[in-house]
Amino acid sequence: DKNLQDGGEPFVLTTPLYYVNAPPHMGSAYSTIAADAIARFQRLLGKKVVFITGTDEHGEKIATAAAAQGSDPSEHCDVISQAYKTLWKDLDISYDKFIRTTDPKHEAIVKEFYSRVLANGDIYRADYEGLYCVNCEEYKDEKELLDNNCCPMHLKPCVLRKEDNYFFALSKYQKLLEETLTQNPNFVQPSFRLNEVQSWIKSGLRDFSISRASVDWGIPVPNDNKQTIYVWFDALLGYVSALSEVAEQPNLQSAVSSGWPASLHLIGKDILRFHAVYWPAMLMSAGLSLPKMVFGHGFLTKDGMKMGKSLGNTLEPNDLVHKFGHDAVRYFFLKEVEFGSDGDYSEDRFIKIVNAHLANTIGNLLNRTLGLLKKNCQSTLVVDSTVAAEGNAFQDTVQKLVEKARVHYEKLSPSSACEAILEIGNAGNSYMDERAPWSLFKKGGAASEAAAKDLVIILEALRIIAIALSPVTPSLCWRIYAQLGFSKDQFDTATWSETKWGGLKGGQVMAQPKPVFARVENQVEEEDA
Ligand code: ME8
Repeated sequence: DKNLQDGGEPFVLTTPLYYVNAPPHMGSAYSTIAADAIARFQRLLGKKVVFITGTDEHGEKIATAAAAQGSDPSEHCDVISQAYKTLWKDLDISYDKFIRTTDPKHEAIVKEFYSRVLANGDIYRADYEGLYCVNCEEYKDEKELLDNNCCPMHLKPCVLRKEDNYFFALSKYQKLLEETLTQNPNFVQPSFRLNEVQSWIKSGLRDFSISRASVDWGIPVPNDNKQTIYVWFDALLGYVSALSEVAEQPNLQSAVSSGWPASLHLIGKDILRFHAVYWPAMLMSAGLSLPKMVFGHGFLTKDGMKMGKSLGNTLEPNDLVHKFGHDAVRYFFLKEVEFGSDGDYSEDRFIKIVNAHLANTIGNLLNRTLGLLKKNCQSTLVVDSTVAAEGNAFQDTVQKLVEKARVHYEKLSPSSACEAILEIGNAGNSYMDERAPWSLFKKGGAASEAAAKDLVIILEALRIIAIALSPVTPSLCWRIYAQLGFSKDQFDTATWSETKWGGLKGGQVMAQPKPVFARVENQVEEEDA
């Protein structure tokens, strides 16, 4: 179990809680894959990790989607939230908690939270009229809209709404929020998004409506069952209720003692305002601690437009996984999209990258090294890897690169971490080509002994790759580990400290060489070059 208690605070990280208006798409999968890599890395460091994901199931958008399918909202939510769970399994996502906002324990937490905010004098009743985007579930300022009052994100006209609602006194928190961000500039990541958040706050925060009279698919407002709680005021609290262990008497206190505040909310940049402005103010009002960091990643795009359920221009993660396997999907999006920036998908590039990096640089290096070891050393390591590498600069190269990978993972830059790990593979291939152990073996004597040591050196580098890349491609890395003669238990309990040179010992017997990553093929006809 990698969840070794280190005695310190747990590392609590969250994905967004996804709307169940439609099944998951590659954008939802992307946030979750990234969160999974971070969770797995933290576990490798020996941290106790609580990795939270789940579904956001209330509100007008969901009720409308259910009605369009002719189904009852709660049945609809069951089906779609199950589709998320299934996809997470297919993508090898190691979440610890899956929270559904229709869970009764969540409802209890939301009501308690609402009552605290009310008791703090931050909720009042007023009339409101404004332009509403149902897909964003948000009232919009006219100046942020396109022609015909269209939402710039969803390209659909907003509707004029007038309601008598309960309001949250966000404006009261303007100063406190400004101070918080000045004191903790790392709260918003990547750092280039901090300015955006600061300028929203500076431009003036307006109180926002936290109830809906027109929506009945939601949690009733305490003491007023004619209104339901606004879906965002409800959903953000899923991060807290996910932590509450007690099913019968869930309460904020139990959630707090199970690990609140979160160390990291991982979200897309589209919902940064909710997480970096509304949410901290809500928490301040209720007297709860703020999360330590909100990271807003970029969008996966198709033809330059955000890929999304509302626009219907999505990529099917199920298709990708079935066609190419989860290691390839995870690797491509983590390696090729710089975390924080937007990234475009193309099948050609996908195939080129995973074949070049996973099948060739890593897989093929392992396969040909094991082939030579089998032929010349009965698949057995002749000496310890520390002895084999004595006085050899290659060892230092590997140690420097793996340390670089660690720093990048820490900085939430999985793409640069992958890059550093891939460089170990490139260095291994160059070493192999320069040393040409196959010809040394032919010479026999001391040359042959040196060649046997070279194989140990290369396999040790591959062992280090298998640990370092395991947050990104866990199954592939386990197959590498197995080829190196380790058990599943040894793989599962490995920690980052084992990326130190010296894990492979003389006498260890390697498995029969077998490709660990099958090349993926283009499904469409080859076009002329
Ligand atoms: O916003 N590229 O849910 P949602 C990258 N329920 N990531 C994308 C993406 C894309 N094209 N499209 C979506 C909600 N995402 C709320 C959240 S949290 C308490 C409530 C990812 O299903 C990205 O993380 O619309 C985005 O923030 C999230 O999915 C929105 O998912």
